[in-house]
Amino acid sequence: MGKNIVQKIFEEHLVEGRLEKGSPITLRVDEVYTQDATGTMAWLQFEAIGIERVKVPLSVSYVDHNMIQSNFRNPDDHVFLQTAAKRFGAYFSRPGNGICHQINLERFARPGWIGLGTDSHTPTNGGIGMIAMGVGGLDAATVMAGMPYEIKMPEVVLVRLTGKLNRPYVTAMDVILELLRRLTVKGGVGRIFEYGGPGVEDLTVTERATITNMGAELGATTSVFPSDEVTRAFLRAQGREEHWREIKADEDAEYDMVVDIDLSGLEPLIAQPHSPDNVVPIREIAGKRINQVCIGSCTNSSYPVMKTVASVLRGRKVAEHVSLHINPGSKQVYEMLARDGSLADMIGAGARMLEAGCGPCIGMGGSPGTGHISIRSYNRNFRGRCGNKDAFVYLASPVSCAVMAVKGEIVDPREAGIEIEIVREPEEFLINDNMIVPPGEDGASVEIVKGPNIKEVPLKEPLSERLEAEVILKVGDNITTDDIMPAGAQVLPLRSNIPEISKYVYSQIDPTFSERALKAKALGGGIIVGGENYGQGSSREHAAMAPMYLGIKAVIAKSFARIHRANLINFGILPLRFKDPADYDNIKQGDSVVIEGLTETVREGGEFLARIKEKGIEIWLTTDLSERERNLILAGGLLPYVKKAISEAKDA
Ligand code: MIC
Ligand code: SF4
Repeated sequence: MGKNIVQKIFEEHLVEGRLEKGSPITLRVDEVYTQDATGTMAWLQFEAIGIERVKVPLSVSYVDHNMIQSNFRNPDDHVFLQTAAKRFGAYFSRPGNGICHQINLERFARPGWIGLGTDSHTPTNGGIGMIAMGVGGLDAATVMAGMPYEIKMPEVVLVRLTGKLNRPYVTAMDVILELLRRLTVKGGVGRIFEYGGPGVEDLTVTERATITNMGAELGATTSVFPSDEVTRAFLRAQGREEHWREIKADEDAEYDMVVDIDLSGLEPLIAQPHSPDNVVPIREIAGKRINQVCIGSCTNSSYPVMKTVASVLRGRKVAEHVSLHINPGSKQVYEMLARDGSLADMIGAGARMLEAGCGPCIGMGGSPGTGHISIRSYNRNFRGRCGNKDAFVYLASPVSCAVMAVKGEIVDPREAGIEIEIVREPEEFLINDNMIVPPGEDGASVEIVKGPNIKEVPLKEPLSERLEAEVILKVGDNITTDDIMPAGAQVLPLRSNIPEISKYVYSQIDPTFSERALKAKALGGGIIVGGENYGQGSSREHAAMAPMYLGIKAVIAKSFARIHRANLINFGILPLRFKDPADYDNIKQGDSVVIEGLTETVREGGEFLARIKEKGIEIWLTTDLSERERNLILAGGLLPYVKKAISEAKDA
């Protein structure tokens, strides 16, 4: 039987297990990268594990999120990250060098590799034929400490592409918006999307990366393209053709599901507030007046994309009621735009140029005003993520965004009467890695510098025998990690300080959450009840670590998003599922839930009988913990588990 790309790459990296759908497998990892907002914790955890040097072949520490230096916190964290990288043997990408995923694609990613990143958009690297997955910081730390990475073997979906994009009006962004329209933000959970078919060769590597990047919004484990001559040309242009190898699926490869997309049949699409899957053709909502446009982010900020945008802006002006913000993805992109004159076209039209980083995508500046409509080439439009709960964020391609910035309203780019350049990948990129600091030869002598914002990593005690806890909050379907642990300019700088950041847990939904949770903690702990796809979105482990700090013992939901479920387990919080989803209605905020024989049930992998004290009713809860996950929950989380394992190994 033929093999698909996922099976081929996994087979080369398999440490333990069988590549059968749903069964746990452990994989050898070639690269681990971190970004600053999740990286401070990841590197503190690495330090706490007590290993001298990273044990994966390549490790890179990026700084791209926490760039607004409005006080000591962010710059102190940058210094910590830089010194930790030298000490432990990682490359360090300095602030200003750009967004982790874009740089990694340009300078480090390799076809056939397996990579992990402490950010949910790590699958961007799938555009080059690498299997790259988003993980929590603690998972990254343990893998850097030499442990293999465990996941359940996902289903593999073939996305069969035919035809050609109708450039310049229809772009790679429209391909992934079309998939989101069809499959929704839950459609990818437990699945890897592998792209194939004759349409693949129509797409450049950076176009492919746009698609794999935003596969994260489907909830997918990751997405991957074949590595072909197009990939080779990209690597050659990046001065690293030697990293190329061909990777393609066998003719008779099998898949769990097939989705067909005819690229020629696509039209410009837009995701409406407040979810990336709320997608319609732009023409259906044309004519709405807009207030802001943001172009860039890890989804859409490669050189060809930005140069196309410049061609729209050249000689024109941004509509007078619109504020246009542009954040190019990397220094390489920025410098090339500056040298070829595109930057002048952008500035000339009235764009507000931002540094190469995440910026408005995560509410680090550039928030829209009250009631304002913001059109963004980014990947997430969850309510409030832009820094204003009372704004309306839409997602569209960079070309559509640029046209709208000029026209001042929602408009189908085909109808705008603007000539747009079609830009392909250049034959040579400008290579200047002077913002990437290599790891030192000998780290032992390097002092790790920690500013006053950096606090210790909190630890949880082992699982208790009995649970009696209050339901602190009951929420609905598709709760995002932005709901649980907001980002933005006020909260992000607290990522290294769990006691402080925990005050913001669920603050956008219920400002009394943290106070009530702490009260319940003193009485035995709290529980959160959720619906389907609980914890979708980012990889931020703070959405588990901070609730743990507040005494949350379990989350009971109809289903979980992959990375958040793993983060809950890593911090010793039980992810429990309703055996009968109808029982969601039998439990309400304020109820007390009692579960006896907790440790035994976890150890044996059984089902849990939960009694709702006030009502005297009982409901069944289940979990599908692997053996490793059961051990983590029993130990109180991954860090206590690893520390114990290391000290036992030392004693033996
Ligand atoms: C995001 O896009 O939500 C983030 C900010 O990049 C997160 C990581 C974080 O919260 O630090 C992600 O996507 O994982
Ligand atoms: Fe940064 Fe936005 Fe990409 Fe997250 S999605 S890594 S915040 S650019």
